[in-house]
Amino acid sequence: MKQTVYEKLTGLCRTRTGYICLIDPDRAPQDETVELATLCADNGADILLIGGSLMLHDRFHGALRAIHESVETPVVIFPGIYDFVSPHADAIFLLCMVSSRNPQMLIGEQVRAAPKIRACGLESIGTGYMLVESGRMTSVQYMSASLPIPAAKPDIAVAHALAAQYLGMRLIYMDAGSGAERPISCEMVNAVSEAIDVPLVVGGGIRNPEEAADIARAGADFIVTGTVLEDNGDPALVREIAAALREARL
Ligand code: 1GP
Repeated sequence: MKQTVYEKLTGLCRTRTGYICLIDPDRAPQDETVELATLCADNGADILLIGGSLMLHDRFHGALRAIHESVETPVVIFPGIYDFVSPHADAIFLLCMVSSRNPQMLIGEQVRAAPKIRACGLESIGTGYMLVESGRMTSVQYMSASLPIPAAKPDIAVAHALAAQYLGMRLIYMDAGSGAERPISCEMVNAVSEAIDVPLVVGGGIRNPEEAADIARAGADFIVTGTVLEDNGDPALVREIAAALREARL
């Protein structure tokens, strides 16, 4: 039987830290987006996350389909809100923004998305998403009308991650937000990783192999980078981050 994306993901993080490249189709014309996705897949990305917190252009569905047809790497939709649900992906991270107190982010978007996910036959990976304060207001903070978790309060992050796990969410995603001024601290990553049993994804503001490796050593099972690749599209950087993550836990 074909392995699910979740099985691939959990199998991978038993051996090493995985590398996720986030690609936002809103940031560039479709051919450039597909080129970037292919570059990431060819140079060491384990998973491609496709999406963003705002769509100003009608590019998402075309780009997703073209990426899915062009790469072997699993393609996952993120975040799992209604407008982004499509059959042209391998799975969806269906986010519940557990750090929010906005009901639309906690259950409203998921109720809208659920029937469409079923109709598309998409694998849904229930994900507890925690936004962490990172120095400046990020798009996700503004768009979700949600307070982030204070950066210097690992205990608050731990309580949120545990609540998500006890509610049955299969992944925890801690995010400083796209383009964050600074990544989530290793102290907070370590505290959350020690407390939970489900895989931990960490992203936001990670710009080089050293930061990625430090966060991996602190206990992240997957590292996400987005902005830094969109800004320079350098295949060497993808290879260097992937290599740093392969060695981080040796
Ligand atoms: C955002 O975690 C991702 O949801 C990636 O963040 O764009 O800052 O790499 P960056």
